[in-house]
This record gives sequence, C-alpha cells and structure tokens, in this order.
Amino acid sequence: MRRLVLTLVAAGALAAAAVSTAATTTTTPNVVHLGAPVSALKYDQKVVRAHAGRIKIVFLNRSALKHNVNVERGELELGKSATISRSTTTFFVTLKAGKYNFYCSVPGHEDAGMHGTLIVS
Ligand SMILES: [Cu+2]
Repeated sequence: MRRLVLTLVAAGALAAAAVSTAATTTTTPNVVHLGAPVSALKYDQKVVRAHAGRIKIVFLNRSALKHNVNVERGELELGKSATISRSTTTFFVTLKAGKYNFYCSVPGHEDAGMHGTLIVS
C-alpha cells in the first residue's frame, strides 16, 4: 500500500512538472522585430526567426513614407499590421513551423524589394 501511494505521488509530481514546462513555453517571449529605414523600400531584416505558436511582431517604421507588414504563406494571408509612418505598431500571428513571407502591401513596395522571410521552428 505504501508503495502505491509513493507511485501516485511520483506521478503527481511528473504531471506538475509537465504543466510547469508548458507554462514556461507559453510565457517565453516570442517576439520578432522588423524595421524600415528612413529611406529605401526595404526592411532592415531579410530573414527573421521565431518559435511556433503565438508570435508578436513589432514593426518600427522610421520613414515618413507609409509602410506595413503582412505575413503570408503562399497566397494565404495570415496577419497584418496597421499601415504607419514614423512610429511603431504591433500585431500577433499564430504560426506552425514552416517558412513564411512578410512584405509591405503599399502599392509597389513589395516589388521594389520590401519583403523577407520568416522562419518558424
Ligand atoms: Cu512599404
């Protein structure tokens, strides 16, 4: 009987450990920073990385020219920021592991080079 109780206590400890691991994972900051320079139609980053799950994207546009950030996979739009100039904006996307594109949807900007790759693992 005593052995059974100890086994149950051990199982309970394992379950608690699993829960705390999950909590740690979800509170791990998963933030991607993107920036746009004062002039030039591009982002400061060409390739950015994040862990799968809920991802916070912080976009700082230093230009007077309006820009935004859109996240897509193939033709599937997964999230987008506000279109801003000389300020910072934030949005969230929830992504599985894989390779995604980010780009600016202001006409002409993506074609001019305002795009990059987001690698989620
Ligand atoms: Cu733009």
